[in-house]
Amino acid sequence: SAGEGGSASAAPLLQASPPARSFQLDYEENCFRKDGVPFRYISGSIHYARVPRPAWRDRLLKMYMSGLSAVQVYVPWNYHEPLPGIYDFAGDRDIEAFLDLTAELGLLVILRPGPYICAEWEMGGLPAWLLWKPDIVLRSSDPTYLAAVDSWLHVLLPKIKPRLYQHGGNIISVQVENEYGSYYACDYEYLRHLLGSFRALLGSEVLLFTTDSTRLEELRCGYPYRGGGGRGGEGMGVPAPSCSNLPSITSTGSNVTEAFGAQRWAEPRGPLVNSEYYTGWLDYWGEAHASTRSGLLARGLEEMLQLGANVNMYMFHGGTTFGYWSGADFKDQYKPVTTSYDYDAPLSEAGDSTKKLFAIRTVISKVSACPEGWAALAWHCPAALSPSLSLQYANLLDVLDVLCPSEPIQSQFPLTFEAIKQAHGFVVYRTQLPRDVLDPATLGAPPHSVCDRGYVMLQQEYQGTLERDGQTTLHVTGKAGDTLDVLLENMGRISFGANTSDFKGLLGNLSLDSSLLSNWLIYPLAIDTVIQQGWPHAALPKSSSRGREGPAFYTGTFETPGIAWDTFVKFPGWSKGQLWINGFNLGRYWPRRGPQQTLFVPGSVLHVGRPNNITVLELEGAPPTPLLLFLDQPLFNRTLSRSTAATE
Ligand code: 6DJ
Repeated sequence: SAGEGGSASAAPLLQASPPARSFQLDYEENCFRKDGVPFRYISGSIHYARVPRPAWRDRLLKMYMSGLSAVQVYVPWNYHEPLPGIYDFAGDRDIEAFLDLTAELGLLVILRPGPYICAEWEMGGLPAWLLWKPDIVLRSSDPTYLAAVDSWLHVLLPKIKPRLYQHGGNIISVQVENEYGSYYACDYEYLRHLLGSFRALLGSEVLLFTTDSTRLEELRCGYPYRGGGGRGGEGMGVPAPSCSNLPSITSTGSNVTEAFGAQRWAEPRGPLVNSEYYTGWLDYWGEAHASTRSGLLARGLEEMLQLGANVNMYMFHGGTTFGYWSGADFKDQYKPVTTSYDYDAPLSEAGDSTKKLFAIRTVISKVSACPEGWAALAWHCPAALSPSLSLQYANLLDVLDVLCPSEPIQSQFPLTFEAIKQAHGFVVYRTQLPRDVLDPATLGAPPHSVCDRGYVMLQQEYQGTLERDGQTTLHVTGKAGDTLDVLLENMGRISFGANTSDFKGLLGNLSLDSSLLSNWLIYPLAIDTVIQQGWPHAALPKSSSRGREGPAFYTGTFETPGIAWDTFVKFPGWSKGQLWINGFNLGRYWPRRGPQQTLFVPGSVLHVGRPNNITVLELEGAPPTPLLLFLDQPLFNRTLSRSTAATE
């Protein structure tokens, strides 16, 4: 289906003999031209960073079998450059292998290399180390930011250039920035700089585009080329674009055709493009599970296709935000996004086809021949494992020397994660009570200083949790010299809006009644490193605390009989934490808050014929019998309202 010609009429060719491989805009006939022939794409979004590499082929094949001619792919910068100048393109991060697969399967690619991507991805794809310079102005022409962007683009784009359509590859277009129009800075200098870097590194023929919502003020900043009612004006003080820049819009199922009015405002001629037609939506912890009806979605798609428009469905396969990569939004308050990025998309989190997929395929088949053969789409691989896990238990504070092998950092006042160069995960802040506290005193944090959750222990006993935009005080009693520990958790940096400089850790001073606490020892925890190295190698130490409350590790092994199927883990009676199997970080679980109740476990992380190591970091309290259940279905939907969740 990759050669689907679209509904544009057979018009005279743009030029007498177009280059053998060309992908261009036709402003006369309002369409794309591929090798000179009118062309329309029907595409779906997939994020390789949200799908384990062994599943890439399966998901892409299913997308191809659904009738798509293209896939739209984000590149998360922070996933590939963990530290300045240190790059990772191995294993699940092998973007070139992913792109090779798309080409092998006959799919075109619409690439979205950012550098900012949003995507509910930690910090919208920007590396947290940018915040080592605290006053950096992200997504602007701040020289520090631009230098980091340019170094990255000089590494990434040379991998992309040979894969461009014009150079024999399958990448038909490349997006510059993302929804820049909704960013407060509205810095044309920055967009102009990016455009220059993309052109210098990819060549002058590549088709570049921007994506914005349909709000005109956003299009004005996101695609600043319009002036005086037509293409290429100087109205915004921005030079006329080269002939291969294009704005595109985003929309839901209602009023899809009206939404194109906004694109026409920004660019009166050229192909109509909906770059993000939402098949569903994301979930926030503590809010209702989002779902979108197939009928409405299919009708909207049909309307757009009848107009001859190009459509990308966001998401076609959402997948899972493993590890610590899930981002957050900020609307009146901090709103972290769930681990599952199922998105209620046509291909489920586990890669199964849904009713929605078939509704979409039916619509696509009206305008283009879908590939024959249903076997690939019908392939469904459920599993129900019920290992009996006898889990060992160790209080987190009892294994601090393992998790933080170096000496703690001493500081009079707390330091942020960024100041101690810890990007993700957890840091322990330790001090001592300066005086006897015989009557309960208030341990408190100023607003917005606990980023994002602080688990408080006094003499190793869990006292409660402080939370960003939530509970910021606790009552404690103790003696002078008693050890106070606060385990700080980063729940994901904000991925959208003006607050993308989202520092983590203890950002302000904790106080006891009105006196500031000082003289801290700060322990950056390398939990993932030690778990990947096989910790615990032997029995865990005997726990010093009395109950099973507060941060603790639970570890054990289980066998996978036969085949390692995909499965979903349920956490009956557990509160909140992080799960690893065989060293792979499956993400955050939080059944107390919901709506997500299970975590997706791809079969590819499991071992067959030898024990699987399971490690749970439970932060608030495990059930009396710490059991995990393996199910063949996810449970997304147990919704607790914000107020219920707050009192829990
Ligand atoms: O381009 C963005 C996507 O990466 C657009 N979008 C999606 C993804 O993040 S929320 C979901 C969003 N934009 C923020 C505006 C919300 C009204």
